[in-house]
Amino acid sequence: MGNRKSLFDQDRLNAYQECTYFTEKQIKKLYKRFSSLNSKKINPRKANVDARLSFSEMQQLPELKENPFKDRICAVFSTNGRGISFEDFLDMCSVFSAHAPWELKASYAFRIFDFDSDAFLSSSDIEQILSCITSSSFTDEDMSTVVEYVMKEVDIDQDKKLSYPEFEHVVSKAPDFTELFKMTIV
Ligand SMILES: [Ca+2]
Ligand SMILES: [Ca+2]
Repeated sequence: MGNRKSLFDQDRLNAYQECTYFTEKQIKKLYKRFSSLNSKKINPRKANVDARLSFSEMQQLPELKENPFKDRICAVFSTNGRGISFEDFLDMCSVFSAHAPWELKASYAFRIFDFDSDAFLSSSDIEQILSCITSSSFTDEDMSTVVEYVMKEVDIDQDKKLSYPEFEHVVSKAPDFTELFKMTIV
């Protein structure tokens, strides 16, 4: 009696705890939240780590819904480029948790902002970042002025694109920056 099967086996739970900033209890809660987004696909009572939610199902999560970078966030954390598995979700929540150090958040922010994934932030990436956060009230001319200004301020070696060290240097001086990459789910 009382031999109810646990959601995850202990080895897996231990591995998850090692790779994230979460406790066993929080990991189970996160699984519940994840399965609640589509319980037909993700069985709430039996851990299913292979099934994936589509990006639009994932974005129903209220904590993600309002984030202007939700599409890029899903793209960066999806390990197959098409959907979000529970382990992808766990990584996402861990990076966005209050316990993650800012260097980790910064390295993911760089990937999220790097729209064309070429490992640099170019003028076109910066333009897309600005249109995500400014509800696109800029005229094209305003936009290029702002992009030019931003670039001039932060492109230390003047090669017209931001490398990761240049980006890290900027965000280290912007304490509010991590607010964009915070999400408290458990
Ligand atoms: Ca880029
Ligand atoms: Ca540069």
